[in-house]
Amino acid sequence: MKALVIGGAGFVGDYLINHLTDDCGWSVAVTKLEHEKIENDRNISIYDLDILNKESILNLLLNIKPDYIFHLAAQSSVSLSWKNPSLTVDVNIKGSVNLLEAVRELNYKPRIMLIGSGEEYGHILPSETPIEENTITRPGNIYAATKACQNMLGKVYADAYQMDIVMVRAFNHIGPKQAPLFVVADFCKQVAEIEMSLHEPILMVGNLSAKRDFTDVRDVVRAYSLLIQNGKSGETYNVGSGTAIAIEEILKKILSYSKADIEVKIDRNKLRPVDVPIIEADIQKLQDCTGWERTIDLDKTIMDNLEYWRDT
Ligand code: A2R
Repeated sequence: MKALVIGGAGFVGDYLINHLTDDCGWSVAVTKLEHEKIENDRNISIYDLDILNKESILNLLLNIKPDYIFHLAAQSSVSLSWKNPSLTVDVNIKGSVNLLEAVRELNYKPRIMLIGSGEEYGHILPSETPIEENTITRPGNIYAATKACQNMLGKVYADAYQMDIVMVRAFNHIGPKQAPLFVVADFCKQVAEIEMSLHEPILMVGNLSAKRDFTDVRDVVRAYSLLIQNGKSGETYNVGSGTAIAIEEILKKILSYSKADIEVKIDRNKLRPVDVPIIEADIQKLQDCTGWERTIDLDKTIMDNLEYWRDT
């Protein structure tokens, strides 16, 4: 199998590339933006590609002829989506349309996976938890709205042109190397820095009561490879653990793995204006389709995360 990972220089890309080469044994081509770096110590081919340039997508596809295309490229930050909505709309919607249009011009039908987000569900009602794929989407931010649109476009292209497209909605994924913009990486980085006496022993936190569905990124990418092989075209699959946990519980776990005496303080800047109390995925559809199970529990993810920041 020949896989193409578009947007492979990001957090998920690194893990997906390792999984596809090492565990699946596929031939892997990867794209990145010109300014980005990808370590080339693996047996992969690396190309520069901006998905805003449709012609260059088509040329690349003609050159590589992939069987599977994982579309990871995105403006993936919720906070940046508020600051730069047009860039977010351009990359996440127009970029996806450019890819779909380029694939439509090929004389064969590679299978495409469009990566969306649990954020698409947005303002869910308590009665809608755990969230099934057919729950109405009510995006609460610009990033989420663009991903909901990408999902709809995927369905339209699959139906209208009989293209082979599988969509996923990934819930919170965590793991070593994640940017500290995300809560678990942020807490682990702060704890590691406190242990190294880089700053005073005060951990700044936001809303601790929100419950979220966290999965180790290594399990997430395994779900992606299983779904690209077994998923049904035109269908959307939730990818998550199926169990939500309060951020406060995560914080307790992180603190329990540190010997440092740490005080916890609320940082008003970290309190998000719009917060949904609980977001938990219903993963029955994923499990029925692939038999996927989580293999890395939260404790291991947290320990690996802490170790990463201690070594960085
Ligand atoms: O924004 P950058 O410089 O970090 O680059 C990101 C890249 N990217 C692009 N690639 C090609 N053409 C573009 N016009 C373009 N704009 C941005 O896509 C980054 O290297 C990659 C996405 O990786 P991350 O932002 O680290 O996202 P992550 O966590 O790997 O998530 C993968 C997918 C995304 O579609 C998320 O929205 C979804 O999973 O949750």
